[in-house]
Amino acid sequence: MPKRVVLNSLVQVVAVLGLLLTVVTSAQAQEVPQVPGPVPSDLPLAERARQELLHAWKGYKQYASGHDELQPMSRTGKDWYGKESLLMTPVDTLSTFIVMGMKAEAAETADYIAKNLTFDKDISVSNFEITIRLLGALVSNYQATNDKRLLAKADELATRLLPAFKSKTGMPYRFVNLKTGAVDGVVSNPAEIGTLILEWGALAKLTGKAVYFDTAKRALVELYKRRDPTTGLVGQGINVETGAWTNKNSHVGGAIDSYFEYLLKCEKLFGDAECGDMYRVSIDAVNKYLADETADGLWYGRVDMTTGKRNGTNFGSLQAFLPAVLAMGGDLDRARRLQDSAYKMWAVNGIEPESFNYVTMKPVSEGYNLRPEIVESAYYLSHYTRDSKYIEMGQTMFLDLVKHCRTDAGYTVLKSVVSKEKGDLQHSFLLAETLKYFYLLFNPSALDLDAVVFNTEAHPIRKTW
Ligand code: DMJ
Repeated sequence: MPKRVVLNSLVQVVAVLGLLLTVVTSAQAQEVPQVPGPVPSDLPLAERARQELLHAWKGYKQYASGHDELQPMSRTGKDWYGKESLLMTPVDTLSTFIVMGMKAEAAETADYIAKNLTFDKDISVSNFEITIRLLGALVSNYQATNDKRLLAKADELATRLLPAFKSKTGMPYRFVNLKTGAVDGVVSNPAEIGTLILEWGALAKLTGKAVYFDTAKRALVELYKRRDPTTGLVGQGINVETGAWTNKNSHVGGAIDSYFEYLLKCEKLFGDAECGDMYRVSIDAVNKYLADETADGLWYGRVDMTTGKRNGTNFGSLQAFLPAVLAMGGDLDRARRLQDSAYKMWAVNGIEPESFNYVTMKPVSEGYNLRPEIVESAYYLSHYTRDSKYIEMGQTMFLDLVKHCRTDAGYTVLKSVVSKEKGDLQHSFLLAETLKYFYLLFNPSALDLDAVVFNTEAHPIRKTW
């Protein structure tokens, strides 16, 4: 072969390889966000977050020990289900002790849970809440401590919750009695049906009981199958026996929110391509119909799931989870812009309301429930962009939280972000999530975000199988 032909062929091969490389690299860039430069950190603030966790924990121990949650103003304990306690606060807090390196508190709490948490109780519990707070925590804490007693508790709890899934469609009823298995709550929603796969799936892998994964996955797929055929959106109410939608409002707030989060995280934790595909189809619909650009930035409002027609312009503290998920899914542009908007919502009153009208830029539901989502999103964005502005955001939000919600006996919700009048409840997710995400935002080297998948209650799950 003449030299010039060989040379030409070589040039062509190199060009094709170059093209292939570009295609592969840009496909990867879509999936895995770039992480340039060192992670910023602020250790004094991280230490303050740890001190505040300790303050909240001490309040719980002193005034509400043995109960689910603390009411710091009346200095009493509160149980979710009558007089029975499921030790919500200790169980929810243990993974934070572990992440914050508080070894003595972690060891003591793990032992306390192993000895005192029991499920043989005649109470009808929320399958979703008990899954994300207790099952997720037990699985995560078993992985972190290797304490087999915690895995046994998770296994027992899942066995007792399993009857919840016995509807014709496979989508779970909202409530199940831990002793009798009786079910209740035929009208459920995407968040409660679709936010189970991480905990149940991980438990299946750790116990070898595939039924746990298969049951939660079936529920997720059955829900996804019922998205609107035209818009691809889901509503906020669905009958688990008939599969018919009972409420066709579509948004990214409470009752739907973490369904999207789990579709993406299911792919990340289990390598489940079907989950990833379901996420991408769903988020495309969300971006197409719910996203709303105003003079004040990018927001996600409410539409009718069948027509895609806008019927509400509310955003709120729960919706603020979305920048984290968008960032994890590779859409840093929308993630950044939405986080800027969420932060504007926070800044209007110096703390965020439960619901906010992004057209009038005023709160519609004035309470603040100590929620973590906006902090969680700042943490993910800080991780993926290395932009120090998210730590600055975090610093302001942390100081606002301390200023408005700290009491002598722990932390409390606000009845109004306008008047700053205090309510009387320290939600367990303040300890499980809000303070943990602040800590990780300020001290990211405490945990490698790429090596874990957080469940929606901020319990880190590792792919140890
Ligand atoms: C937590 O229980 C979870 O983060 C859930 O996904 C939403 N509600 C609270 C926090 O706001």
